[in-house]
Amino acid sequence: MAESFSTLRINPDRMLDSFTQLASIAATADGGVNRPTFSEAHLAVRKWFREEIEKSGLEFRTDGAGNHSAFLPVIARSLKGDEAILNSRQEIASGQRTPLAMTLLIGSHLDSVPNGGRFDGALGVMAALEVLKTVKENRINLKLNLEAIDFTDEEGTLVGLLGSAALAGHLSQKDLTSPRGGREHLIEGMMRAGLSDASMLSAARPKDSLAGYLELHIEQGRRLERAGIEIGIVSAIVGIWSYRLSFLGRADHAGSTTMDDRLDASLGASAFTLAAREMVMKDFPNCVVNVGKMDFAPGAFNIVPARVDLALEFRSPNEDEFNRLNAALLDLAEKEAARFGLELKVEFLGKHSPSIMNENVCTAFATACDNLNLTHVSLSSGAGHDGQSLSDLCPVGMIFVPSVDGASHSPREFTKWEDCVNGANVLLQTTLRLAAG
Ligand code: HGY
Ligand code: MN
Ligand code: MN
Repeated sequence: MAESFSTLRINPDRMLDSFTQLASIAATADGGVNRPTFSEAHLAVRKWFREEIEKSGLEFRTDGAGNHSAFLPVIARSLKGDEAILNSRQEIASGQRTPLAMTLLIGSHLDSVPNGGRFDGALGVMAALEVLKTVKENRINLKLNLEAIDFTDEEGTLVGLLGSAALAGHLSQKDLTSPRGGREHLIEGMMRAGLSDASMLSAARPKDSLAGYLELHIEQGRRLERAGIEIGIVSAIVGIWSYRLSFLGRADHAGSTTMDDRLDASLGASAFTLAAREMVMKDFPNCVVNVGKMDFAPGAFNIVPARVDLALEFRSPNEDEFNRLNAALLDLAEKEAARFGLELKVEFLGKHSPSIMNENVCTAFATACDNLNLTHVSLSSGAGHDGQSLSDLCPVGMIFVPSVDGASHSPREFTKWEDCVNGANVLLQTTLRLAAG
């Protein structure tokens, strides 16, 4: 079946039109986007996405986690015997008379980091939607339902991989009680989106309803560009652990307190940040550590800082290494706090395990690249992605397209449109290969 469609391609102008409209929603002056989860801008882009889905004659679906999808049911025909595999409950509950089939998820995320780039996540969702439009207009009869999905809060401005974790049934109340973006922000955001803890926890799909998950994403690094290679086939995705560290000193007058009489919280926070970078570069060469935010309190020119809250995140491709890195970083924080006479408060804010991509899906991607005469290479992902929430549930695979100058999580983020189209065609051809059975 897939052979007969090997010449099929997406409609690049139609995808460019959707991508451009999407990028214009909450665009920033310097060419980026600002759409943190459940912000007014993010809700606006989801409203646009739903209209786009319904305009194209695809079925719109959403769930208790706010995931938004375009759904293309397998064309009704009798499936007999063991071919028929139970659909997800909501398909049966909604009276779907679609024959019993599993669903191949294709997608990414429409939320962005604050002042991020217009390709991160957005390209994957637009390409997924374009794949469904292309399959639908060519009336291709597949063995699987297709679903183009925009996962809630991939970026973690609230929780991180929230929608995919909920869909996979991995989300717990604990994840919602002390999320890295703060409980208050999460509650406010869910209220704006008409969601709740209970609805989030209700979003789990039946384990046997998903046939697989495919994602196209920008590389967000320089390897493909430097090597002059068109497609990256992702072998594994890093794990990510998050903490809030609070260095606690004493507020004092910044003028009349002698330097040796201060309990200055900023000294512990700064010394830790520098020392953590040194230690990871020396002792954990395939890991990274990041302090993305420091909040000073009371926060005035003329007060010695009493408290500094520090947003700490570290990543490793290797589960065992995390425990060593975790212990080393927390010991270091204790040491630097003690050095300046400070107290240290440690709040664990969640973790995502590293995950290996499915071999069969990687092979299907490589075959599609070869048929499209596109060069490809296997590489690991230093960025987290929704696929790591799903990899224990169903076969997961990802492809990357080159990022110009490796820029991402910044308005400088850019990928050439030709590379975007290449990625979308690999996604289409791989979808056909896997869904045609
Ligand atoms: O942070 C990440 O790795 C991803 O962009 N959410
Ligand atoms: Mn992303
Ligand atoms: Mn990102």
